[in-house]
Amino acid sequence: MDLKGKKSIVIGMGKTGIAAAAFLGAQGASVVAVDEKPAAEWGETCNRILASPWLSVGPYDPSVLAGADLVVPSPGISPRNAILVAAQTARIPILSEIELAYRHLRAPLIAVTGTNGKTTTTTLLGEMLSAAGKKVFVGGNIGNPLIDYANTAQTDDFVVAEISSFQLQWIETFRPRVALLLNITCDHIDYHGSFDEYRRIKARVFENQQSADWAIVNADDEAQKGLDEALSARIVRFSTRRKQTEGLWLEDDAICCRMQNDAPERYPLGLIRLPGRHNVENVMAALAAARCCGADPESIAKTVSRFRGLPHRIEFAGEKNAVRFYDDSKGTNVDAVVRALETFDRPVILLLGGRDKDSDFTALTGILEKKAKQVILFGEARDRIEPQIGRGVPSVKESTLENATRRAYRDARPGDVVLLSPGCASFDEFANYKERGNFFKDVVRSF
Ligand code: UMA
Repeated sequence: MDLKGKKSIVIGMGKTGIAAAAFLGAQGASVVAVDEKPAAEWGETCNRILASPWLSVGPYDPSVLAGADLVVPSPGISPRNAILVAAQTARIPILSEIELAYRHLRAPLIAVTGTNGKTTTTTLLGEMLSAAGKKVFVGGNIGNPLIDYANTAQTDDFVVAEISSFQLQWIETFRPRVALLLNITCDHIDYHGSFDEYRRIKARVFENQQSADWAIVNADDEAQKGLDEALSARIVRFSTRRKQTEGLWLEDDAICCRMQNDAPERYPLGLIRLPGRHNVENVMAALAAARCCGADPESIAKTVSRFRGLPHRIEFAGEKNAVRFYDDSKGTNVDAVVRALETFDRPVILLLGGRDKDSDFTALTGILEKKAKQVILFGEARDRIEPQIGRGVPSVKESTLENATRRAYRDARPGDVVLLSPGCASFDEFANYKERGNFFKDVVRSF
């Protein structure tokens, strides 16, 4: 894509906007950067591009579109943003940063999407491919914008990208050689408007694939039913519930993997160090993708047995007076809370709350009755969640995460688990889920 001389509007000067602007500038485009915050607050990482001759700061309203050839919105910009709506009306092309990156990427792209498990699966897959001797770049929603690899990754390398629904919103030709859709459950309704729209956008990861590509889908996921009829790629299904003739399934305490007409391979479940059935699914999906990319079974098995998981995902955060604390700050939607609760066989005091995303917390009532002895609601969403979780389990409200954590420790008895799995975004109190998880661990350490 020739960007020379193109007037490009970049919306949002966070990680994505800065990387996209730098790329566009390097390609000879003129960039107008806009953000709801004034430029003085864009932060230090912005300074290196703010002084560039090809960059100017524009107004945060549709007038910025005068003469524009292209708009690149950051993932966090809502589709209802006034500049984006005006750009659509004026038929100015809108490309997400991953679309821009794809158009300039030389290396084959492996895209991992789904509501939950993306970061774990992306990281594990990257490690499997590295162990098999391949040069791998891991990026995307995981934290490093894909566009940064557009000029570095070579044709023999692999780019493994965690992809969010926000990033898929504005793709056109984005075509992963291997696309993984782990699961689709309710999330980001405030952004997409409805579950159907969220599901439609998630499925776009397969939209441009062709017969030589691979689509890895979850055969157990109700929300993916019927989706594979529309796919052009070769399909690999994984299931923890039903035997498959091809693909991946569980048998005799092992993951069986059969790709097309090959003999089945067995990977003992005992290799997996991560808790819960959801992590078996993540391992299956990563394993399938690694095999599609030519990684050998020995390297894959070795990687699985070494992989200890990531911070803030049901991470053990300490023990005090026989009360065990777990940080699942990355559990930012209802399904993630269910998955976290399912992994415990001790009474759980659940810390739930933060900034709401219009989620449906009524889905928690059954699992709370089975697993929780108390729920402590905190943050902005506490009053909205309270009536939704019913009265099957006692609940109390605290204003902040700190108060909620201290209350949990006071109320806990030896043998209990205190689980932070908030089911909400962190932005009412923290910059992101990592800051929230680290804060929780600091409070636990202070006991
Ligand atoms: N901004 C506006 N107008 C708005 C909203 C934001 O101008 O309406 C500005 C903010 O003032 C800020 C900038 O936009 O300066 C932030 O942009 P952004 O929210 O898109 O964040 P980035 O820093 O670019 O980070 C994004 C992803 N963030 C989101 O999707 C919200 C990061 O995923 C990702 O790691 C990064 O790109 C690199 O690819 C985070 C995330 O929460 C981890 N993702 C969601 C999730 O995992 O559930 C999808």
